Amino acid sequence: MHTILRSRTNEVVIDTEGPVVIIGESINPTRRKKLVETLSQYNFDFAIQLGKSQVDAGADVLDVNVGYPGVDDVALLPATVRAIQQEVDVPLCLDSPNPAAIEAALKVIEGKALINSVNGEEKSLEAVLPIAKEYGAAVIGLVMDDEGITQDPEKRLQIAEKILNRAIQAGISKEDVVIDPLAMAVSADPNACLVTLETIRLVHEKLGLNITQGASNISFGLPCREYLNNAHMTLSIWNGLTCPIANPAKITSVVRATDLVRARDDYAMRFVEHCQKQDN
Ligand code: THG
Repeated sequence: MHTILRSRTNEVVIDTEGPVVIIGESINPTRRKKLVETLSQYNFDFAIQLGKSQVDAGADVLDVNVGYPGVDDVALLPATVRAIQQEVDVPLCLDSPNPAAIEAALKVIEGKALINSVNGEEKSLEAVLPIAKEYGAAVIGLVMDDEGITQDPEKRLQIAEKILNRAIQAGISKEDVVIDPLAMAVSADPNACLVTLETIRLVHEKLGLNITQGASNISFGLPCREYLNNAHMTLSIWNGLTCPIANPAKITSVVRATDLVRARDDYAMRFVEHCQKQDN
């Protein structure tokens, strides 16, 4: 399964049989006061800097989230996208719960973006899928619905199937649906990671779709988060994760190592190149 994303001149293929694609998470105001301050003045220098440093650290795609209290995201998301795509030539992942903000950003985007996200709620399916079709974007489907979030992996798979079927009905091709199995904090629920891992395995096996996840969610509230994130990342990739949303400065090493171990990095080219960059 190939999900193709594009920037102005660059193409990224998320391939279920290929190496892992990293979606950089850092253009996100959560706990980044400086990003809120600069974005609210429509100053994009810091956002661009975060974009460039993530690409240097191994990001193939950049998640762009401008959500903070009181934001006019219908104006700010397209303005941010416009500024970033002028300076950083990688595809973008438009991260907003507001379909109007997503649509405004799609109007200015060059290439083919990834919408983050739709979910199984009727309201979300009806609002987001027509937009994805109209602008030719790919879309992330979160496996939750009008009944909330289930802890049963089989039920999460059913929601993924429903999102896929509704997308196909809306005229979107199967390749352009990427599933998010919902990664949640293991500090709050000892089964959280297992449920996610099993959902990944089922979606991979039964639907064959590309799969993303917010890779640092699982370690909220715990020390030594990197160890946990790395363990979960390796197991997730083994089960079928293909395009995590993560901090590339921290995750690229384990991603490159896992690709090599799985024979998805011929002659260890990408692993060695990454290590040389790290100077070790
Ligand atoms: N699924 C989908 N989209 C998502 C998420 C998801 N978008 C938002 C979020 N979850 C993923 N993005 C972030 C962005 C920033 C942070 C966490 C997730 C963050 N990180 C800590 C920080 O910067 O202090 C620590 C990160 C680290 O460096 O390890 O704030 O689940 N579809």
